[in-house]
Parts: sequence; C-alpha cells; structure tokens
Amino acid sequence: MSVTSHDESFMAAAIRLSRRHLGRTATNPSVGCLIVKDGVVVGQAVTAVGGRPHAEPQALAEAGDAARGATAYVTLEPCSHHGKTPPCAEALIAYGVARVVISVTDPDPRVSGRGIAMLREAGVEVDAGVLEADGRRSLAGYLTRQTKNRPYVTLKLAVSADGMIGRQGEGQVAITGPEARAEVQALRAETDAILVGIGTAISDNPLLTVRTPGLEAQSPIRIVLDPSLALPLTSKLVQTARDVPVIVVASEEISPLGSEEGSHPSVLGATPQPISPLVGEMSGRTEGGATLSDAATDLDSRRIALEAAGVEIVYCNPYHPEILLPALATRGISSLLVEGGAKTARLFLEAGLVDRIQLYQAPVVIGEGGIESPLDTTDIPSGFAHTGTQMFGEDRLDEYERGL
Ligand code: AOF
Ligand code: ZN
Repeated sequence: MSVTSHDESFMAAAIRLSRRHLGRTATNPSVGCLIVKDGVVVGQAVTAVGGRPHAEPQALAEAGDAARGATAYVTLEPCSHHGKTPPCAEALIAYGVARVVISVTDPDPRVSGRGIAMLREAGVEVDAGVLEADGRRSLAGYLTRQTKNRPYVTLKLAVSADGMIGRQGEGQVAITGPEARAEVQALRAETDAILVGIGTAISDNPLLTVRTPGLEAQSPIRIVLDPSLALPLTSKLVQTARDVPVIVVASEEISPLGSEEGSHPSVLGATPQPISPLVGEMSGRTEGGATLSDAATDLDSRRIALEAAGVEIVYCNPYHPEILLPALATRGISSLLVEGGAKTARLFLEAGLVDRIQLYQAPVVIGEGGIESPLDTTDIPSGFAHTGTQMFGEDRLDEYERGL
C-alpha cells in the first residue's frame, strides 16, 4: 500500500502528540504513537515522562483487540532491543497490527533498521519516512545527541528596534512583551537545559525557570558558565538550586583536583589565575595586597558554599562549547537553550554550534548605553534557513534552522 494523505494526517497528529513530553523523557526520545482502525483512532500514547514505558505498548494496551489488523503510526522506528522494556516491534506483532507507518528511522545502534526488519519478517507492512522533516524536528534533541554526541542547541535572542539586547549595568530590561515571554516559557518547558554566561547571571539575576501555570514542574536544568565561581550566593539561581538543579561550569584550572593534562585554555573574558594546591604554599603578595593563598582559600570557601546551597560544580572549560557540549550530552542533556548574553551567544555562534536561532524583534527602543545584539535578521550565519515567522503581540519571532 502506498502512503496516502490520510497517512500524513495521522502522522501529523502523532508528531503533535509526541511533543507533549518533549524535555521530560530524559535521554529517551519523546515518541508519539496512534493506532488507527478503519479510520478511527483506537489507541494513542506518548513515551512516558522519564522515558518508559515507550509509546507503542501504551497505545496498544488502549486499543486492545481493536489493534488486530490496525495501522500504527509511530514518529520513530519501533525499538527491536531488549532494553529496560521488551521490544516495541514485538508488541506490535503480538497485537496483530497489520501495518506500521514510521516517520524517522532510529539511529540508536541497538535499533537502526532492525525494528523495521523485525516487523517485515513477521509479515507486517511497513512504510517509513512519512513527514520525515517534521518528525526529525520533533526528535531534534534525540537525533543530535545520538549522531553528534551533543545536545541540539537553540539560541534565543530578544532584540530592540535599535538592535540592542539590553542596557549596560541595568540588569533585566524588558524588551519583548508578555505574549513572547509566555512563548519562551513554553520553549523552556520542552528543553532539557538552559544556559547563560556569568555576566548575565550577575547583571540580570535571572531565575530561568518555567512559571507558566501547569508547566512549573518542567523547568530545565540551569547552567551558568562561570570560570572562577563568581556566582553570588544571594543570586536567585543559587537560592533556588534545591528546587531546580543549577550546574556551574567552572574552569578546569580551579578544579580541586588540579587542571587536567591537555585542557584547553579559556578564550573569552578574563582567564582566571591558575590555582593549584601548591600555589597556596607560596607566600607572594598580589597587587591588591591579598596573598595567593588567600585567593585559594576564598575560592575553596566559595566552592564549599555553592555546593552547600545545592549547586553542582562541573570543571570543564566553559569557553569551549565543542568540549562542553559532549560533556552535557554524556550527562543525558539532549536539548540546550542558550539565553544570554551577547558574549555567550557569540561564543556558540563562532563555534558553529547553534542549530536553531529564535530572534525576537520588539518595537521598544533602548537608546543610550545599549548592549548590541550579536545578530540581526540581515546577518544570520550561512547554513541557516529561515523556517518561520510568527507574531506574539507586538513582537515578531523569526526562526532559522540548520539541517539536522
Ligand atoms: C520506541 N518507542 O516510545 C521510545 C523509543 O533504555 P530503553 O530500553 O528504554 O531504550 C531506549 C531506546 O529506545 C532509545 O535510545 C530509542 O532507541 C528507543 N526509544 N523506542 O520504540 C518509544 N522512546
Ligand atoms: Zn520501544
């Protein structure tokens, strides 16, 4: 049987359904599954929060006997491996599903075509690649982590009419209106982690959580690039670290274990003084009058206080995204939202490690003392395609994506 427009409509519904648990299935992709019999949906499910059970067994259980002879629409190739749950391909066969329509084949080396082969061997008809571009977009985090060993990176910028993203020394400046802010909250809710630089963490004192009613439990992990542990203990981030995790990425050079061989030097901003346990034994005075051992003690006490407040400190060069991102992927982070400020945005752009740009343009004027945006609509880096424009109140969102 060839793929029909009905198949595409049901797959579009499965993709929409799959988005419901984006950012909440940990390292597992959020997959959508519909079981359709005689044009009627008899079962539907999305991968459970936490990643298991997978979508198919839940949808099949709902369909029960009606699954016999039905068509299953799945956004990702059903798994074929005995992992923490039995193979979904086996379940589809056992329930007597006659046809399986798939959007994206699974790059997981334990599956990668075997799910399809298993189904076909059992006499189930399989069509793959239906609405594949949309399917891939819905699985962007999972696919990027599987195939590139790093999270899918979205850069979000809110730019004023005069090309600014804030005002020097003024903390948070409202650029976009409430509608756009609500949209950003929804984006945070479907993302595993959100990242800012220490400059933004200090000047804006942001919370970086999701406050939309009903979505509060979906705040992403909050990450601060903070080479020398400058994050104030009084900051909202530290104060709420027990409720929503905060990871501080500090320079390897200040690791209590000393800097690792082959570590890369910082390339942005002030490079922190290398402080090894040995340095503390030297008695030279620094220009400010403090001894180097004072500096080490101060650093130790900041480290202890941050950890006591529930902050996790990771020692990994904060200014080399090509090193940091794989480290985050190893921790199970599949999607990352870079939210500020200009320096951090430039860092990721220059490293070529942004997959999607969301550029909000607001009618407000910042004027004197503005912080210039690293980007506007006229200088989007090559390789990005303009994939959409939407209005949120008076603010315009332009989206640009690189192919997955
Ligand atoms: C499916 N349906 O809903 C999802 C799938 O650790 P495990 O045993 O849960 O296996 C994780 C892998 O299962 C993951 O890498 C991906 O290949 C697949 N995810 N498969 O059939 C689903 N979430
Ligand atoms: Zn499965």
